[in-house]
Amino acid sequence: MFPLNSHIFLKTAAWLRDHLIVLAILFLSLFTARPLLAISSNIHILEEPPFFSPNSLAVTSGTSLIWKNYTHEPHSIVSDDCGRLSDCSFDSGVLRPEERFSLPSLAPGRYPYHCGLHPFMRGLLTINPAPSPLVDI
Ligand SMILES: [Cu+2]
Repeated sequence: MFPLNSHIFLKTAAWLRDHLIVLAILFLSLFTARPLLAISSNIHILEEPPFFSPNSLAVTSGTSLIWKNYTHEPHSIVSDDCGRLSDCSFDSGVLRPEERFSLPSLAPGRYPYHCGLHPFMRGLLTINPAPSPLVDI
């Protein structure tokens, strides 16, 4: 029994040693304002209202957003500022059924958007600034 326990202990110690850096990064990411691992939020495109679910989504800057088309029709994700500004915030182009559109990150602000093919499908993104880093006093 003792040799078996000792074997397990040595294996565990070796595993911890080999994964120390990964464990340290995960531990530190709990306490840093800017996450070291990417965070994403999903928005489902649906046949029925609210069409974009969640319809109004607030996230922290740096969060990537992923839309997936769960309907049997094509749709698109178009920022309302498209057409008014020379540079629009985002335009997915046509998203066929089962396709995804991901937006890596947006600057803080409010982004009303709609489907370019069905303008009655509307959604709102609110991108909040990331909290400032913790400072030691
Ligand atoms: Cu649509």
